[in-house]
Amino acid sequence: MRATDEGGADLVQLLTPEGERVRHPDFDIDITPEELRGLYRDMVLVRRVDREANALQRKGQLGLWVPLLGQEAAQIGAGRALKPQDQVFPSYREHGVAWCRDIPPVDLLSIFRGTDNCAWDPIKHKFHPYTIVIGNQVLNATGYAMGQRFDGKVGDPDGEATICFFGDGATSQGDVHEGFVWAAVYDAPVVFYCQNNQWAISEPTERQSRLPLYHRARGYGFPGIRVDGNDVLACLAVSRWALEECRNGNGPVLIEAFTYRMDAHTTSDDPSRYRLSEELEVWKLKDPIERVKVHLVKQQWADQDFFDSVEAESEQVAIELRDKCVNLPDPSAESIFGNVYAEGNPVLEAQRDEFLAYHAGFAGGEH
Ligand SMILES: Cc1ncc(C[n+]2csc(CCOP(=O)(O)OP(=O)(O)O)c2C)c(N)n1
Ligand SMILES: [Mg+2]
Repeated sequence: MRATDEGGADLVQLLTPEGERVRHPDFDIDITPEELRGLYRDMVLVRRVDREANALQRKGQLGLWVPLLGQEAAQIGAGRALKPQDQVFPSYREHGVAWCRDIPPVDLLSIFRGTDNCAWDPIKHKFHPYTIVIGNQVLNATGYAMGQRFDGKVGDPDGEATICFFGDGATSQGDVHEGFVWAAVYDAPVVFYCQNNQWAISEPTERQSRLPLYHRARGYGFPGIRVDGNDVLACLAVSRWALEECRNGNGPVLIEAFTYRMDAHTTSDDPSRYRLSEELEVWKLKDPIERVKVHLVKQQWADQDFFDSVEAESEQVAIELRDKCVNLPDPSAESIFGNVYAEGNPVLEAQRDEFLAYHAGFAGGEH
């Protein structure tokens, strides 16, 4: 079996690419028309944010952007499965999960405009800062989840859980293996959520693993499930189940959301140098938003007015985002030294003073 095999019978799917609802013996959910319309709206708005940010980078307003296109279901499904008390550890691409955590999209853009390192309050939103160092957040998440267990926050349906996002490439990092080992032996309430877009920049998954990634969990002694990452219902159902397991003290769990990013790794990358264009065409037919739209129409759960209103709302979100992005204030020279230590540190303070004196030497002072 190749690592890129779609999982066959093991792939959890509740909504086919053609918009047909299928049943699953273990991970089925009931969804109301209103809930499905909500998931559709989330995905459309998040896609619009992503496309707008990509365009802003092309216009020189952002230094870099990390596209999400095609991963909306994987992220909204997981994001909407969370309860307020749950803790999230993202990588650098979880724009959809951030949306579900009520983080204003402009806060994400500020990182890529270079005006802030983390504009949101990670404690208030229970959504940690973006992590660029591949796999590092797995250790942080595992440690946090161990703490949840030590503090007695698990063991009933109102308990807490942690979810940690990373890519297929990250599974080759030592940090991820160490996190898996610690989480397993301490029964940490953490859902490891791997978005397998089948590429780590130019490196295909089959060059990183002989086995499908969800099989790896068995070696650590916890369940691994492969879900159709382009199916928002399946991602919601499997994430809900996994988070409940953790909440009740049965963690950890590995989820492999099998998906495909229909855009570059970042705006600095050119996938046409290593990916075949036919591959993209095949995955366009599995678009996560289209299948929900088809299902809503078939079921007569949404009419044209609904789709028009979501479209109009997405346009408004984009207009506001553009405006807020270009008007983000420049940070003060001193802000780079903030939030490094909880308390004062003489070495850092000396460096800060030296840096500020250097800045003051330019015409116009600090700026
Ligand atoms: C420790 C470390 N090594 C290398 C890099 C450079 N790098 C950035 S993204 C990336 C590929 C990550 O692939 P994957 O985990 O599949 O995530 P994806 O971007 O595909 O979602 C690499 C190697 C890094 N940021 N950190
Ligand atoms: Mg990847």
